[in-house]
Amino acid sequence: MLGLLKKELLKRDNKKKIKILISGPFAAGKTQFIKTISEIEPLTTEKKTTKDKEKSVKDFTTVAMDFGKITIDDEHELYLFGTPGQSRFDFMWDILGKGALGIIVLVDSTNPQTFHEARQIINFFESNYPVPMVVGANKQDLPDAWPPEMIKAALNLDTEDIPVIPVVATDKESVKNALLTLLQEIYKEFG
Ligand SMILES: Nc1nc2c(ncn2[C@@H]2O[C@H](COP(=O)(O)OP(=O)(O)OP(=O)(O)O)[C@@H](O)[C@H]2O)c(=O)[nH]1
Ligand SMILES: [Mg+2]
Repeated sequence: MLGLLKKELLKRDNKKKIKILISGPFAAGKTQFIKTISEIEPLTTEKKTTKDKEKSVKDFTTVAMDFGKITIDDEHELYLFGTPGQSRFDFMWDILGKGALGIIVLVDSTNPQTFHEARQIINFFESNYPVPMVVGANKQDLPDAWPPEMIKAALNLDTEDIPVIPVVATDKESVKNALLTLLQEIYKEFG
């Protein structure tokens, strides 16, 4: 029995752990994205929203991080770390960014008021953690969602090598597709 356990632990330890960061502005869908795909009960650090502006959008907000995990094959596990969206918690971006192999920046496609902040988050990671990045134009299931190509232009990403892809963070296949797109970018870079 113990032998079996040891073998299993060894097998797990041999797995390559790929750290991925999920970032983006307030209410972009980062926590949802990790909840949808994680094969373990995700760790979240959500607290009640305190400011009127945020309360009007939703009741809870991430204050430190989200964490989830997904096995992609016998050898690889993705460790997903979600950042807080509010800039007053931005010291966490730096802490969570260390060791990340790739970053997904989620944008609420129905809320152009947050695009400027999304661009600032992209700039932060480009300067401090220059690893492959994919922008997820989230909430594409909603009727007033901007299409990815318009978001690409609005974020001034036309000349940058960052894919902007449609995402529905409540949909497992869509989340999987976003992660696969990022993995392709990572393999291109580190191949
Ligand atoms: N319709 C729709 N709603 C979504 C989608 N993704 C997230 N939401 C909703 O959008 C709201 C915000 O999602 P969260 O996952 O809390 O956003 P967050 O980015 O973690 O927010 P903070 O941690 O506060 O910055 C929630 O009510 C979600 O259920 C989506 O793809 N479609
Ligand atoms: Mg959150």
